[in-house]
Amino acid sequence: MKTNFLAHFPRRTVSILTLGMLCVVGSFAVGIRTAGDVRTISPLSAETLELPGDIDDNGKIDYVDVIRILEIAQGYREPTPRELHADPNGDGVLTVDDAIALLHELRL
Ligand SMILES: [Ca+2]
Ligand SMILES: [Ca+2]
Repeated sequence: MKTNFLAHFPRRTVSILTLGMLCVVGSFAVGIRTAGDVRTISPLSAETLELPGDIDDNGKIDYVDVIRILEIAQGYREPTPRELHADPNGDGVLTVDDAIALLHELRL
């Protein structure tokens, strides 16, 4: 015995459900086509996930960060706002103490 499942629902309800399904399928089709245009925020670009002491913003603390802190501490150049934001001890100034703290962290 063959029964028509949609015959149990009012015609208006079937029309609304069909339209809803078409909208969902259309949204996925458009979404898939434009997915390459969406740019996500990497954890390193988010200010709150910044690694303290990562002066050169490469995602890790290494000797390059120590050298850059020492260059700034000795007055060879001015720190950028990004570098000040990565201050290891958070006092807002890059000094020799910050370089020593990074060296302790690197165990050098
Ligand atoms: Ca670094
Ligand atoms: Ca500091």
